Amino acid sequence: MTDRKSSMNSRSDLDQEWVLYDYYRSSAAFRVRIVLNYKNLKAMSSHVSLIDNGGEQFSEAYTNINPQQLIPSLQMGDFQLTQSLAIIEYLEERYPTPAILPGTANERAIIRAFSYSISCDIHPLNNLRVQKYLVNELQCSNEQKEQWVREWIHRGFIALETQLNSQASSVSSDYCFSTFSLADVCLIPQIYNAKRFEVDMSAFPKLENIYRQCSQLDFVNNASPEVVEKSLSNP
Ligand SMILES: N[C@@H](CCC(=O)N[C@@H](CS)C(=O)NCC(=O)O)C(=O)O
Repeated sequence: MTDRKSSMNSRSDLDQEWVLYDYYRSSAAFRVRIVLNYKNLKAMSSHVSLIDNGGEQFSEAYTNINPQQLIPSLQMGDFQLTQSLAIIEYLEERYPTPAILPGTANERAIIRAFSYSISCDIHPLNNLRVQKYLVNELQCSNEQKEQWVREWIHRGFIALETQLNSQASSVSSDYCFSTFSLADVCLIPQIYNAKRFEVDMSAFPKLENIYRQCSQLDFVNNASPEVVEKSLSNP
């Protein structure tokens, strides 16, 4: 694991140093990085490579932090938290503005449902350990593995695009809902991942437009895999 000071801005009311166990390409960690930036919170990054040394997530040191051996985790003094959405909701409760779950109870529930479609039903099927199992245990070819990844993203995106079309008249086209929210936080890394796997995005103009708009926001761009990767080589 490699530690680096994050470039995230500081917020004066933090009572102790926070450590984000991070991997630049992790979509789940990308979500947390966006929210830390959005809320102007500072965390030191401890980079856990999912590739080097056979996967540093399997080390004893990291397993003690996160028994699921998944990235991210957030450590705040004696308090350790796993699961990106639990981390994000914790940050939302402690630092409610700017809100990542804005609006009425009904609006927040819809934002959560959209977010869970990504984080519970698309992302886990394509996780690295699933991909490795397909190739190493089930003897799938690389092409079959990539077909698997693309299939589950494609099916998930059909539902998301349909949902956005059904609410089109009432909502800004720059975000999933009327303002930036957890839905965008989950969508952006998932589209980033889709592009890595060359998913054909032509059927998803609304998703693509949100991705394009949100990627230009500093707090999103500064959390991107490219920026994090660069900061690893220039700590
Ligand atoms: N539901 C978890 C998912 C975490 C997760 O799957 N992390 C991936 C990276 S995006 C990981 O650590 N994969 C390691 C592996 O598959 O071995 C969360 O939201 O935090």
